Amino acid sequence: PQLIQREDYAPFAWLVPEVALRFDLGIERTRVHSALTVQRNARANTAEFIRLEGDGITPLEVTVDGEAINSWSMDDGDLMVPLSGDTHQIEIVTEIDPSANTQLMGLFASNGMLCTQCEAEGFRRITFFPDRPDVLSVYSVRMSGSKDQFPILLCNGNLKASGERPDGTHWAEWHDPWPKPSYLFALVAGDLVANRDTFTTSSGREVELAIWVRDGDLERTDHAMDSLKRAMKWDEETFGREYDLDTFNVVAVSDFNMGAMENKGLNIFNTKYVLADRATATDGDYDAIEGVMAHEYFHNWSGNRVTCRDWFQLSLKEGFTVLRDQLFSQDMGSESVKRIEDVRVLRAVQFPEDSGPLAHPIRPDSYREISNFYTSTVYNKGAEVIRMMRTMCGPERFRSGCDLYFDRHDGQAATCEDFITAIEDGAGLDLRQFRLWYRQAGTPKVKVRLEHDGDTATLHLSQDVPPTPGQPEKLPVPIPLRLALFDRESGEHEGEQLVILEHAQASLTFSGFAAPPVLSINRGFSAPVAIERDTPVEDLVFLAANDDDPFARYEAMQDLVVAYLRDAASGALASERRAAGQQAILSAFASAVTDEALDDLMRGELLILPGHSYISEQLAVADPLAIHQEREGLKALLGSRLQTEFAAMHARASAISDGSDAVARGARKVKTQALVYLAAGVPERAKEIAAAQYDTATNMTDRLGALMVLAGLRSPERTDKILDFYTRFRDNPLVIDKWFAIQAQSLHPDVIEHVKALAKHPDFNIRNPNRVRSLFMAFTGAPQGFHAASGEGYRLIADLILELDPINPQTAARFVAPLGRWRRTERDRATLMRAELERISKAPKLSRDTFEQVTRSLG
Ligand code: BAL
Ligand code: ZN
Repeated sequence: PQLIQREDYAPFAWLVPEVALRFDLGIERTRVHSALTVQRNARANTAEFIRLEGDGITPLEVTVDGEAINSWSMDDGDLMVPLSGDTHQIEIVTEIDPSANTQLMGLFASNGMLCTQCEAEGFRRITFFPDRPDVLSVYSVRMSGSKDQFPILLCNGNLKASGERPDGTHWAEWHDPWPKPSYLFALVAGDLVANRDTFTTSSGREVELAIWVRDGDLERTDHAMDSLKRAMKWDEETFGREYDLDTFNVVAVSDFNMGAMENKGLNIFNTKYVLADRATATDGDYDAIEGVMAHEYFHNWSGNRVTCRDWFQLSLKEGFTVLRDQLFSQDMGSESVKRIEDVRVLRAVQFPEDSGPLAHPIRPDSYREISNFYTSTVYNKGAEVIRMMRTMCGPERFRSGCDLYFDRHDGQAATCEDFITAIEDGAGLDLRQFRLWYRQAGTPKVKVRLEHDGDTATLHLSQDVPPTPGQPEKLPVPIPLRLALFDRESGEHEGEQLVILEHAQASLTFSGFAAPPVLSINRGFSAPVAIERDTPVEDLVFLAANDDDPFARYEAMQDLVVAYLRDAASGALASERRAAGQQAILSAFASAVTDEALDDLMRGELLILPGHSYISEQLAVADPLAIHQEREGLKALLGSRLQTEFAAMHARASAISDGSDAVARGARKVKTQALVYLAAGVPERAKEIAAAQYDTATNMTDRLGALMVLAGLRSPERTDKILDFYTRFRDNPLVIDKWFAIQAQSLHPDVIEHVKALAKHPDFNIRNPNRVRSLFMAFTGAPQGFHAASGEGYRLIADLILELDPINPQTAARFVAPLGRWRRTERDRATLMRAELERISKAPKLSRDTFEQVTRSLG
């Protein structure tokens, strides 16, 4: 497959100001008639042809200016139509079979309903088109089909007319006045019911809102609707962005590759991010729905009104929109807890990506298959990079920069460079060197050393951006570090400072410290870097107990544990240091469990141990099982030594009455935390408490927390509750996804056997991406299974990739990354992982998606 390079960008030779589409809908046969008004693009090179991209479709009729032509030709799936004048009308007829579309790109069928996914390159599976984001058109769409089968017909924009015919069919005409690229096109036809509401915008326009779901799911849409309305209001207040159509429709579909899609005026969502009630969705699910609802809605400006010139600019809309949804969620709940959660995700997913074979800058330079670049780097690191700009200039100036960006580029397909320039101009920032964050991959490492002499503290900082594939040499990047120096006697500091490390090294002096101060650095995670600090253990204990920045407090706890586990897992911990490390961790955890000044939501964060992948990141080459065993060993130590404290915390939290407020949510969080440690340290006692929590649960958070803990234990309670859970929720696919995931990611020693059996379960369906992820992606997070010394875990994932690739390449390719970590894994396992990648690479016919990921991983 061809390598597409950012530097090769050229504007398209034609403009397509108007598109009229007609759909005769059928599950097995949909006829698409497309009429394009095309004009020569004065800003592009002239062409004697127009190339209309196609993927797996055949033109049945082609006319130019009303005349059927046969001078068209095909070039690698694309339709080439010769054109001599400056303006033409091209009409094309195609037919597609949505029921055969297992890739879920383009128009596909899901449970009797028809729906679309066009980003990034799905529109070309519907009709021939210049399927690139810089071709913006006004769309008019007429759709018709059986009224029985598809009582609801939805498309982008506003409904203009509808009617019925005597033959049992009906039709609807939609018009979207806002020019858009083809990736934002959407259509839905099916038997759906709506939760309807309205929103009055800041200028007084009333918008009709509807969330469309299958009959029976309606009661579980209130949280999504509430989140949507809050997001609409927040975007007006915080970014000055008002909605711009008369209707906003959201449709939930159960077969979907992504989380959701921001099609103009017709968002299509994975049911996972719409449906919730307290019996079936966890607190985490509620938060995710709020965040994704907001994210897709926010795209209406950051993505749709201002879109991307080409796919290399993906982070322009995704990084920015992730930042916007993060800030929204921070405002809706606990700012510090949300920040900690976002950093945890970044470290668990993006840091490993940035240090492995798939590392790429937030604005990549090349790709073969763009679906492979919907990554945590483009999304989450992209958001961190923009957050740094905001940190450097403050929220008000950042807002001025964003206002300028939206004003300047409304209606355009823009670039990351356009965004940076608008922030420079609007916020008054100099971002010349900062642009390196867009060009360079790799997580910068910042070494921090604090010296004290007389009354002066000197802070030595140095940075190093590690080499990544294709980028052996790096330049220093500007790194904004929020820091504070604590007086260890008073436990206070004299105010926070923002230091920007621009060079490879810098030293800063601070006077007035008779005794060595305690340094708190990268507060709020002001920069997405890995800090290496030589902070003494007692200073980390001090910060874990006293830091007034909640993130820094969490970070001190993490650092205490990370240093211990890293050294323990690499065999570098002599018994004396092991005992001292354990003692420090025990005392920090004991304070976190009992500190009455902490709320439970924050307490719950402090008590989460650093994840397996984050610990692996600390080691050049990691033994996954050693990390797992040390981590479990530490949990067991904490659980047994703090048994009384954890049991008391569980009892106290259990007495807090159920509800959706922060106190009740916090209580649920620490209850499950307590069970996790007790299960590791005193399993017999934990089984009883967990089984009781399961039986008396009045919400999914408590029930699933208990089940998760039981799933890792050998016990009759495990068998009972797993069966009970299945029986209770067998009719709810989203809950059955949880049932698969809980078993696949469990700590149980027989997890591989369980996964093999679950893959044969009648409810397993390889065509449903949620189900595939719930079984197999969850399994890659069970170190004792995925990394089994026999290599069986690797083989299971490789077998899945080979089976799934012809069905759904986009989802299959996502499973390559866990195997791609071989270079950072101990030798015997690395050999096994690499062998599986080679086996995949030799398959006779690999998709472009999987081919690209496997090649990069082996490279
Ligand atoms: N644009 C793809 C889905 C999302 O990021 O919103
Ligand atoms: Zn997005």
